[in-house]
Amino acid sequence: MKIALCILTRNELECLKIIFPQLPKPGPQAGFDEWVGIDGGSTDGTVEFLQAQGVPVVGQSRRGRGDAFLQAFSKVDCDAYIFFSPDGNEDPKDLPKFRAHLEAGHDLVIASRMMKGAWNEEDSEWFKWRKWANNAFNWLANRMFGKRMAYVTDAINGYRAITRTAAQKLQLDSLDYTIEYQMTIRALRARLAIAEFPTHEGERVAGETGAPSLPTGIRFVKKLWSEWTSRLEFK
Ligand SMILES: Nc1nc2c(ncn2[C@@H]2O[C@H](COP(=O)(O)OP(=O)(O)O)[C@@H](O)[C@H]2O)c(=O)[nH]1
Ligand SMILES: [Mg+2]
Repeated sequence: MKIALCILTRNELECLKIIFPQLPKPGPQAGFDEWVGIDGGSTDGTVEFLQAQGVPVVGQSRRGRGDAFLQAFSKVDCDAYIFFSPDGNEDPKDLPKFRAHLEAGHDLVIASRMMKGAWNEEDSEWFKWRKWANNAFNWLANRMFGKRMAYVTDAINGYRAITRTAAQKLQLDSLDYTIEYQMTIRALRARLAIAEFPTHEGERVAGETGAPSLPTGIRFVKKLWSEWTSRLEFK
């Protein structure tokens, strides 16, 4: 199975300088066979940095993190994609873990920040409001779309892998930060095989998130509603 690591960036140079050296080079030990950058119009030298490291970069014609996923599905030739955000939240040591789940026949593999053995950015705090909000969205997705399916503990995390066949089947079209939630919801609806493994979420190493909590939360509510009312059928 040919697996492509898709590195998602928009103005991520400062983080990349720290995180990129921690990535294994493509090969049998790495858990992926090739890498590609998907860039949403960086102006800080991110693209030049990746290219100088020998990583080919695909640009985007539209804005948004969701569009980066759609670009990968249409432009990157492989059997499965691992999506990686080089900002410090995702642990490069997990990269080799995806392949075994994919080759065992899972369509979607999620690194979970919520399951037993995992660590969430807020776990050191007493008031974990972002984690609680995430868990409410997890519960809703499972209740509304995942009846008789095994419970997905982290429906939203971006650190995940999906097969090409599954990605095509799900007809994803979210252009923004709701792409992963849409992917999980539709995978539940389509009764795809979903695997999760526990991960340790780190702190962003530089810069700022592009997904402020409140507006992003409102987008998630709207997405939940549009998925619930859509008549999409998966056979
Ligand atoms: N290709 C691409 N990547 C993006 C875009 N927006 C954000 N990203 C990347 O997605 C990753 C996660 O973004 P971030 O703002 O940290 O969101 P958070 O981790 O959910 O708080 C980072 O590596 C960003 O550079 C986009 O429009 N296109
Ligand atoms: Mg992040």
